[in-house]
Amino acid sequence: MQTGQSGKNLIKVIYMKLFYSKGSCSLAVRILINEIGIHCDYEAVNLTTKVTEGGDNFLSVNLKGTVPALLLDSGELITENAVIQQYLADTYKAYNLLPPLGELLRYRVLEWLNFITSDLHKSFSPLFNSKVPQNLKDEIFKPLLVKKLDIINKHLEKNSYLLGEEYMLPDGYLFVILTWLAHVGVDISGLPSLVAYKKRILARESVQRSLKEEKLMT
Ligand SMILES: N[C@@H](CCC(=O)N[C@@H](CS)C(=O)NCC(=O)O)C(=O)O
Repeated sequence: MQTGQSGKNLIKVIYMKLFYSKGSCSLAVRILINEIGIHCDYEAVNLTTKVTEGGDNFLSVNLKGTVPALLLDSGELITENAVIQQYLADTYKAYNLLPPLGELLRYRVLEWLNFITSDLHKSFSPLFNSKVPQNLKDEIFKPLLVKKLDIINKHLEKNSYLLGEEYMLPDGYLFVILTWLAHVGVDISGLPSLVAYKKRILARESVQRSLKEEKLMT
């Protein structure tokens, strides 16, 4: 038994293992795990070779070859970032991060989660792809990404977090995506509310811990 970050609820922890890759979108699940305050084992995956830290063929674990993938005690594997996050928040009744069924705020949380996973996350694919010519990246894909970031920036002009004044499920995921911007050469200094938001999320205990665990910060 272990307490969550709020210290309010006792959480029964079952065995689970997260397949991850340092600094990738799986970091959002690690942040959530640390935010809830539960134990999880971790196994790194080389996304190029598809070999796990333990020397296994990751494709035999997850045919999609993608992280995050969460292995449960029962032997079931859950894939898809947004689904893993809902599974964990629901299982551990982290209603402060994802309200229960029936509450409208739950669907507001899921609206952002869906936007981040489908619109924002996937906008990075051509930017990370070395075969896409630089002029296409600069003239087409970066402006498309900035347009989506601008929507979030405008929203954050009036809100401290995606859902208002409290940190909730999609904030950790958005933070992870914002850390990729420097790698793909997208400057967000013209989006000051987004810059301030990133700093706010970075200061959270769960985020600091997650970055240290992945040796992304000393
Ligand atoms: N639809 C999946 C996509 C996950 C995804 O693209 N993960 C990346 C890391 S951020 C990955 O594993 N890439 C390796 C690959 O596509 O082969 C999800 O939302 O979980």
